Amino acid sequence: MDMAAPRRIKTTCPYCGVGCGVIAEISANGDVAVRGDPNHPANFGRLCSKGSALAETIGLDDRLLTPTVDGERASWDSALNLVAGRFADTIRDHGPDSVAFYVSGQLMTEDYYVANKLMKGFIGSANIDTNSRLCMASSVAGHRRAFGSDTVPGCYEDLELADLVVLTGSNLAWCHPVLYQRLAAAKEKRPRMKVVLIDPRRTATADIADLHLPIKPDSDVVLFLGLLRYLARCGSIKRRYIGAHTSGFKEALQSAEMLDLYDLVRRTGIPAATLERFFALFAATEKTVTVYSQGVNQSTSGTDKVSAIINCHLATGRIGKPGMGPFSVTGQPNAMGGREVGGLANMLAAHMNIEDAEHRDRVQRFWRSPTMASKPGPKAVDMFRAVADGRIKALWIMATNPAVSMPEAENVEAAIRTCPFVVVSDVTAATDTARLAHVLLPAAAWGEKSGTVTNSERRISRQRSFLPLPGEARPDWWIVCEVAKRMGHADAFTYGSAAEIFAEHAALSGFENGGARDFDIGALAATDGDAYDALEPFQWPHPLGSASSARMFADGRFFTADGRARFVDVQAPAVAQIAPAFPLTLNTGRVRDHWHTMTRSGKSPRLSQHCAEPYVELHPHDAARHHVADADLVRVSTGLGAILVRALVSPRQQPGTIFVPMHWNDQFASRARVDALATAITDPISGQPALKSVPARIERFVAATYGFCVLRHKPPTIDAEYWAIARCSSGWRIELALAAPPEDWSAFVTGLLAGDAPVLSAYHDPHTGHRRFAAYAGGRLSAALFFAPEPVAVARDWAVEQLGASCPGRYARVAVMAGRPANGTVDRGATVCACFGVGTNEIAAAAARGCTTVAAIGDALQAGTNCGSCRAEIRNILDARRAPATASAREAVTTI
Ligand SMILES: Nc1nc2c(c(=O)[nH]1)N[C@H]1C(S)=C(S)[C@@H](COP(=O)(O)OP(=O)(O)OC[C@H]3O[C@@H](n4cnc5c(=O)[nH]c(N)nc54)[C@H](O)[C@@H]3O)O[C@H]1N2
Ligand SMILES: Nc1nc2c(c(=O)[nH]1)N[C@H]1C(S)=C(S)[C@@H](COP(=O)(O)OP(=O)(O)OC[C@H]3O[C@@H](n4cnc5c(=O)[nH]c(N)nc54)[C@H](O)[C@@H]3O)O[C@H]1N2
Ligand code: SF4
Ligand SMILES: [Mo]
Repeated sequence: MDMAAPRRIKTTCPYCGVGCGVIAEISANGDVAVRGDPNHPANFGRLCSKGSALAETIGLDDRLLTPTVDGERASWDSALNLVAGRFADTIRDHGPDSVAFYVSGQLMTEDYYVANKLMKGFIGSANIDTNSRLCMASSVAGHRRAFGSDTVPGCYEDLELADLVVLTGSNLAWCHPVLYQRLAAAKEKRPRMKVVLIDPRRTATADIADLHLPIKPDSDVVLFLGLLRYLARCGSIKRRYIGAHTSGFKEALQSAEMLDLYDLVRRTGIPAATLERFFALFAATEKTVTVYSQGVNQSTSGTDKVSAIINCHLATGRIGKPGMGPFSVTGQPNAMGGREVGGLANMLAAHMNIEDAEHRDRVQRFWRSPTMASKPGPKAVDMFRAVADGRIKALWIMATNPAVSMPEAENVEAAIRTCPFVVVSDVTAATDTARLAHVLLPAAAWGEKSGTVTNSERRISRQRSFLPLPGEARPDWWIVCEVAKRMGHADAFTYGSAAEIFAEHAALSGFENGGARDFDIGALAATDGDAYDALEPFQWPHPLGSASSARMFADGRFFTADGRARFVDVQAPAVAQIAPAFPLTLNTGRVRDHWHTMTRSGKSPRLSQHCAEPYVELHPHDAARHHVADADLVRVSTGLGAILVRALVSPRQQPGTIFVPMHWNDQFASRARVDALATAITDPISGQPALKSVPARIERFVAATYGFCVLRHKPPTIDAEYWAIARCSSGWRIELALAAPPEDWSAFVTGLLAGDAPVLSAYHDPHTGHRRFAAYAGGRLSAALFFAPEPVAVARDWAVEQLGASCPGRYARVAVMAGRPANGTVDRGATVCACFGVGTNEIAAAAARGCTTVAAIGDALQAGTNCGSCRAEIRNILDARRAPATASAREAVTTI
């Protein structure tokens, strides 16, 4: 046996903006294990369910390993020549604004830097925008309006030091789980710390909230105007601070004064006493942090929401000091890095301003570039409109999947389809966008590439490669530079490594800066390969000759022309009118264990068990009104189209609103791309789409046949009106429904088996209409298929476990056909704890045996004791035993 010690490489998690440090351990036989880096200041060793399952996502199945041109394998040289040639020809014939890049907060800073440099400084257009437009644009605009710069003032420690943490439009427990755990641990240690959650839904984050305000969608501006008015009335504002360090307070307060308590109650839907409780708590608590995310940003009033929040912090002088400040948490691992390099169409590199001639001149001199974009380019929604109407004729999409994640996804897909030349750089060809590309370029994935990323607290960390480049995959920065060289810009793009790009980026940030610009990492400008390899996580700013800073603005100096922060005079937005045809408000967002369009998390069996199907969550009143029962299939429609998803009836949803996760797409479900339903209405300032409130309606979908299957192999096609597929440890699990029963059952089942072992057992009850099929290979179950005229009653997670298990005896086979465990074996129920594979039934059983706290469940079953991401759900199950109305999301989605 090879006893060689495993290699240990420190890197950063590629999922969310918390930016946790990860240690990858590569054993001598090549197996990879990941654990949290105990020394990384973002997570101190913790990881959430997604970070913990990273090793399951690095396999090469589904990977794109060679360039392809029109579906045919091509050499790098020919593919790069083609891309460079077509871009150059298009620019020659139609000008620089006829080409565009659509990039991503999942690129590394070095990739992003060269893409932006090529487009703005060498092609001479600002036709580069990023999926951060869908994500952080309102925060960027709000920061710049108030501070004169896109600066996040605080750091993670502030959440631990605060006496009040207000979470608005953020499901921190599921979307920034390690930061949430840090907050939960601090609160446990210091119970007088208070947490307030502001979210139309009662999410898992409510678990630690002392107060939840289930506000009406998009009433945040009104709520924070009300808070400002209250602060002024009760004497909690800091006149001296306002006088010395800000401007515009009087006007902002005047607008807030226009709303009285009656307006506040009516518009937010929150009773006066509850509003008063929140306001009084805010007024009385000096150490207050307000954390916000997509419930704030993704709105037609997104920028105003940010301003309304910042106004309250400026009015109380609570900014830049320990335990205080407005805190926009970033979503993607490198949303921040993208902002630093100026990847948005209305920014320039190193936080410089594209509308400022002096800034443009400075960047051009630094780059020694032949040209420079002179005006902002179109923001994402407009960029795809320009693709649709032919103004943009060559498009390069990198590390993002707009056919799924952009609003009006069908239109975006059609636009890409009609574009004369489309290049997609991705790690897989199995995406709804990649299938539309003329040229597909194989990018190196996490673990294979090196670079830096910046997390929500301005902390720059290294991603380090620990795996060889598979096939012909190459890092994104290399791909961009090769195209740039072939477009005639060899001098400016001849980098030997990511380290060289990083050093140039750092040098530009310090170039003619002298404290005038917030983003300055000039201290790193001399970083060479060795220093880059050894680079420890650090926070910007870090100018040459100065230490790095954890907080900004403590001195009351801002990056506006007069150095003062600006209050923004925000007005209450008009109330959205409800159209009778679409009486519900569709809200969209994330689930705990999936990541965006599922290209990574969908590969992990563990992560795929938590929510195995797309669903719509709706309140029992709306369910009753629309004759929908829990676990029915539901058609959700808007003016743009319809999707088909499972109903999850739950009082956590507020009446009149429904919630659908953003993740599912054509690779994982028949029709569940929710962005096909979302209208591309944007915030007028930031251009960020309002993805959280779309008028919609629902109808029950009545199927003739419902099915559930576990299969070793993925069927090439599934011939059903509704299907959803998820990976499980030994294969795949599929939910399906048909409008009419198959004409030929045998052909239908054979189609699903995809050449697998033939069916050995079949059962049909003509009385109930139930049909069951099972196939065995080598004494092991290779497929089990269950069909019924009503939603199939099968113990899902138990059935999943039987796949690949040996089924030696008659009893085991009878149990499979029955769809539930034989006497004496346990049905664990739907997975709650992804780390230890503990299900709802096991937790409920332990609770019945007397384990009534989350800690006791942990002692008994280990559930919740590794990453802790499921603790809120465990508590929900325990609570549900006390109050049956609050059944866990999990149970309803997959346990029928
Ligand atoms: N598990 C998981 N984690 C992720 C991601 C993922 O895909 N999966 N993606 C990452 C990315 S890129 C991002 S941007 C972040 C997003 O992180 P979050 O913003 O926390 O996540 P979302 O689920 O998009 O939305 C947050 C909440 O906003 C609420 N909301 C909707 N409308 C309103 C409103 O009008 N006002 C208020 N106050 N709240 C409202 C929604 O009900 C929802 O619970 O997550 C990151 N982390
Ligand atoms: N309805 C609705 N829509 C939303 C949102 C919402 O809340 N509701 N949220 C929005 C937000 S905040 C975001 S951030 C977006 C996210 O939306 P997307 O960016 O479209 O989502 P991902 O699935 O993360 O896409 C990343 C792509 O990059 C590929 N990839 C991974 N690593 C690499 C790499 O190293 N190099 C290259 N070249 N490719 C790589 C992946 O395979 C995948 O295809 O969705 C937005 N859309
Ligand atoms: S919180 Fe989870 S997903 Fe986010 S960086 Fe940390 S381990 Fe990764
Ligand atoms: Mo995001």
